[in-house]
Amino acid sequence: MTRVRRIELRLVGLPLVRPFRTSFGIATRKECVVVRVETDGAEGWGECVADIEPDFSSEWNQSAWSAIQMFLGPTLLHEPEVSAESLHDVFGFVRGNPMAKATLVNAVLDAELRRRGESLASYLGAARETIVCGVSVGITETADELRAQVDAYLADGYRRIKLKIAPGVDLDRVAAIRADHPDVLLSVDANAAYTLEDLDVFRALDDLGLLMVEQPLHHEDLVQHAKLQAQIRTDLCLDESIRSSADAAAALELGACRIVNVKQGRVGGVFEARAVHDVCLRAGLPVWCGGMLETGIGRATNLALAAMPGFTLPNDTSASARYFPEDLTEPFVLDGDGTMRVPDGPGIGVVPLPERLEACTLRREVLEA
Ligand code: OSB
Ligand code: MG
Repeated sequence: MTRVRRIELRLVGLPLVRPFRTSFGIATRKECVVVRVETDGAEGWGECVADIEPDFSSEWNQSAWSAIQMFLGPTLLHEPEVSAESLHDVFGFVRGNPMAKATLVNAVLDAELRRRGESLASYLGAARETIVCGVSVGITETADELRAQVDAYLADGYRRIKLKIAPGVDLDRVAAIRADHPDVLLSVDANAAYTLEDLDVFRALDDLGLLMVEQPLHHEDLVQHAKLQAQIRTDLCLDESIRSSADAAAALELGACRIVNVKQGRVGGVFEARAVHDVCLRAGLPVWCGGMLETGIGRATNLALAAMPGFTLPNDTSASARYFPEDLTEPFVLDGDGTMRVPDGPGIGVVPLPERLEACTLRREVLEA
C-alpha cells in the first residue's frame, strides 16, 4: 500500500512515420495522455490508449484527460492508502472510461513495482523473455504500395502480417499479398466495418488461409459474430467487442470468436487484461497482445503482458521505427528473428527521455493532494 502524492498529466504529440489508414479513419500523428504519479517511495508511468477522436472507442484524449483530472485523479489523491489492485474498486464509482482508468492503474502499479525492484513481466508471471512480433499494415492508396510495404516489413523480420481492410479494399488486396507470400502468417482487421450481409466476403477470405479475421462486425456486438463464426472456417478474433473479462467470458460462451486480441488499455489496465487472459487460457483460446500505436511507455507495458503464458500468437508489438521517427523512450528494436526483448528492469523498465518528453508535450497539468 502506498499514498499517491502527485499526478502529472501531459498530452504529448508525435508525428507518425507514415499515415495509418483503417476502416474508421486516417491517423497522421499520435497524440495521447501520459501520466506520471509520485507515490511514497517511487514514481510510476502510464500511457493512455485513447486517441485524438472517439473513433475506435467512445473515449478520446479530451475525455480521458477530463475523467482523470475531474474524477479519477482527485479520488486517488484523496485515498490515504492504495494499492494498484485496489483501484478497480476505488474507481468503481465512475462507469466505463476504461482507457482513462487504465492510465492510472498502470502508473500506480509501475510505481509499486519500481519501489520493490520487480519487473512488470515477472509480476505478471512471464513465461518468456522475448516476444514474437507482427505488424499491422494500414490501408494504402494502391495495391502495389501495399505489396511494397509488406515486403519491407517481412524483410525487417516481422513474423505475422495483419492487413487492415474495409469494404472495397479487401479481397483483391489480401489475395495479392497471399499470392506473393504463400506461407506467411497473414490476418486481416476490419475494425467493425462489415455486417452479416457481407457473408460472401468472409466466405471468399476463407480460401486465403488466414490466421484470423479480426473484428469484422459492429464494435459492441457478440451475437452477430457468433452467427458469422458458425458459417466460416477462419477463426474470428475480437478486439473492440472485448471491454472486460466478462465480455470475454460471454464471447466464449456464445462462440463469438476463437481468438482474443488483448489490449490492456481497452479493458481498464493490466489487471483486467490478465483476467481476460485467464478466462481465455482456461477455455483453451489463444490470445495475443494488440496495440494502439503506443509510444515506448505503452509498448513496455504491452511487452510485459505479452510474456504471459496464454499469449501464443504473434503480437502487434512492433518496433519504435514502425511508428515514429523518434519515440518518447529509448527506441524498441526488432531483433533479427522478429522478436523483441521484454524489459526486465523494475516496473515497466523504461521511462521517457526527459528532453523528448518536454519536446513532445502539448499540454501539462499537475494534480496534488
Ligand atoms: O484495431 O488493432 C487495431 C491501431 C489503432 C487502433 C486500433 C488498432 C490499431 C492497430 C495497430 O492495428 C496496432 C499497433 O499498435 O501496431
Ligand atoms: Mg483491431
